[in-house]
Amino acid sequence: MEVQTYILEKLREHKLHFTLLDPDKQSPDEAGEMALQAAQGGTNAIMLGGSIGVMQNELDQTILAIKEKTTLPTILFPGDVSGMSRHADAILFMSLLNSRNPYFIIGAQVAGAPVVKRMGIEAIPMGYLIVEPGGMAGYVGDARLVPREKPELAAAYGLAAQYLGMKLLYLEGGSGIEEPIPAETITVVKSQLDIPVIVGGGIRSGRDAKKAAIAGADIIITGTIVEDTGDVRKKIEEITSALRG
Ligand code: 1GP
Repeated sequence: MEVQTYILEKLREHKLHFTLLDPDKQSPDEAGEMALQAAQGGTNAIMLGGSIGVMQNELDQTILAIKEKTTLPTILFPGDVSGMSRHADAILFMSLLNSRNPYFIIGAQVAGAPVVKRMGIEAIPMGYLIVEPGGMAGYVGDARLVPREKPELAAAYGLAAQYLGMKLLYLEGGSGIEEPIPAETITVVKSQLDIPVIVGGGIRSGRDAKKAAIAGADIIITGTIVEDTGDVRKKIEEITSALRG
């Protein structure tokens, strides 16, 4: 089954959680073990990406190690054209909608598209929108950050993404930020869109995840918590049970 179909079908049942792993942060074997525990905790997919420092070989080995341990879809979340691997099931083929630099809106995509074709991986068109404070993604992607108190601006970007044919909208607050994206921003964006809304950045607990889901997020992404916790399975379970409870 295509990953996009898997996502849409699962979303009919409940809100989803994806675990983001940065291939640069641990060995492939450790990543495989983290993915296994995340799967046991109820996560629905493993995303792979990082804003800087992704090396092709590490990425390949990491995905292969994850595939040995779980049957979850592996989805590339590339910071640049280097973040691609033929071993992944799909790529979030994304445009950083509010970058000041055309490279992140269409340049990297032009460079990467023929590679995606040759690799034969499924491309899922996605609008990527970075909200204040934006973290590393905001800095590296040269984003003109959407102010936290301007939800209508985020919604306008989201609608533009939908009308351009993108299948998902990712609201990014920035990895490791103190306060996740405000609930009101998520609610206003969701009220305007028909495509699923993904939310990530600073979500650390079941309570944070539930708040975002009640506000309207369809898919919750967490990255930092699996790097910080000693018990990946338990931490992910805390999030997924809050989403489904
Ligand atoms: C980063 O939104 C993701 O792209 C995840 O953020 O690391 O804060 O969970 P965290």
